[in-house]
Amino acid sequence: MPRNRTAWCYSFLVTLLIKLSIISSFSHKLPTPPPLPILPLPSYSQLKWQQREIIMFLHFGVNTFTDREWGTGHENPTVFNPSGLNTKQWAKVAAEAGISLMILTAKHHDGFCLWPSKYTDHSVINSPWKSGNGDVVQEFVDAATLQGIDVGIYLSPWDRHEPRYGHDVAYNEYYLAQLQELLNKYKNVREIWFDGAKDPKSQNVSYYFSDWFSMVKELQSSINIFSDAGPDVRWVGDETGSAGYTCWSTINRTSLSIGAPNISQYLSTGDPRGTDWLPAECDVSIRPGWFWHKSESPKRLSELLDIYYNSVGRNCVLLLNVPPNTTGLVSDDDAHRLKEFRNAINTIFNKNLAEDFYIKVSSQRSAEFGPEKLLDKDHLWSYWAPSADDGEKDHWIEIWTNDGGLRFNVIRVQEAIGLGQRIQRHEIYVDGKLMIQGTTVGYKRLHRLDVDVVQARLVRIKITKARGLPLISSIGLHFDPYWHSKFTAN
Ligand code: FUL
Repeated sequence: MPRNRTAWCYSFLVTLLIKLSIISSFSHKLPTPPPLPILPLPSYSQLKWQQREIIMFLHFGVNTFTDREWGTGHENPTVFNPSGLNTKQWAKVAAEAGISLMILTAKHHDGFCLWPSKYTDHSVINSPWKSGNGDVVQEFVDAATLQGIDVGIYLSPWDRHEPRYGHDVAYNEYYLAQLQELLNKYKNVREIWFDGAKDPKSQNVSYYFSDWFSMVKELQSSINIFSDAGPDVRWVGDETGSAGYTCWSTINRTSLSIGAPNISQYLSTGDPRGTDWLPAECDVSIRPGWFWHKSESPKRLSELLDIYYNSVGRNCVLLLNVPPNTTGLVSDDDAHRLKEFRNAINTIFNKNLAEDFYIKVSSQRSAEFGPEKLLDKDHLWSYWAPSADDGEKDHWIEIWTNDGGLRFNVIRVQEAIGLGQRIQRHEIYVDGKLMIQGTTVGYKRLHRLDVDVVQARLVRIKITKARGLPLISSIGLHFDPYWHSKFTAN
């Protein structure tokens, strides 16, 4: 073979190989990265907290035995004498209700401590329970841990017993000593509650919140600190278990202070321009009071469901109080109601009717952000993202069928909050008719329709205003058999 022909063959082969490698690098396309986040963002602990949805509160102490809501601080510790305290029963009730975090009042406003604090005599040490050798907080932590449930602690800043209350330095030293005692002794505390309540007639004292918060984070860094003003979880501004119809997890912390009047409205709605991620917790009791009283009984299932829709269904976590009784047990009727509540939630939400239908979207960012992400089980990091330049004014999702078989009365929408809360306004049309004019979505938005059930062929969720592109992690159509709309109820 002539030399120039060999050279020609060689160069032909090299060119072919280069072309093939270019083609194969195109066919092996790398995934499109996620869109940029919109600040502020939640912390890891805040995201974990949000996914809990329902938390249990337990108010227990001298008030349980004196039939009061706010103790005077003059109670004799001997009144604290539960005849059959069993924290394992509390944890079992919580586990059966699908609860993953329980918060106990280690000290309420009366100052009585449920653990043997070395800084006061006003505690279980001077009670007849276990001849003064008991520790309710320890038993609570042990029982919860055994059930795989996390724990939280409420330590009332307002203390009606402690003589140092009213003396700034002395009281703050006392309070900080107890915080250190608790957080050094009981590990893996996931939430700590700083209650802003105080009788305006009681002594003035400045709480050294910055010192308290720094100490808490120093001792247990993954804890969420709750107060009217955070820094991790904010009060929703009422005790009825209901958030604002609009509810942002963002707010300006500089506009908040603990125990301040006139901030309830701001707390309940949050602030789309807020620079802090500070989601709201809705605290409410299963009974009229926070403490157990013989004369009271639990709320009806329909009331608990209303609370669920108005708290979890409005981007919040529900903190439901279930107070142990004088025996030291969660009462049977409360336990029964809680079980009914969990069963009802499962009945409504375990089946997503949208899964059986077609989903169409206005556009998609790339193959990785398609409509199938709306129906998977990951409600945080797997999401639908529209294309940034699809030329559409509004982004939308359609759920449709050819046979007229969509039968539902609840619509669920969830945002991928890991990249920031974005949606400001949305509309939902059922067979072309505007049924919902919604505002914020956040982690979870639930809309119960004003009809018992609709039968439809097309549901269209339209995002009409958002901070940047909307990122939707999940949608659902559900049937709530417990819901009787105001039309049929009359
Ligand atoms: C309030 C307190 O005064 C109530 O007793 C209860 O603890 C509730 C959760 O917070 O501020």
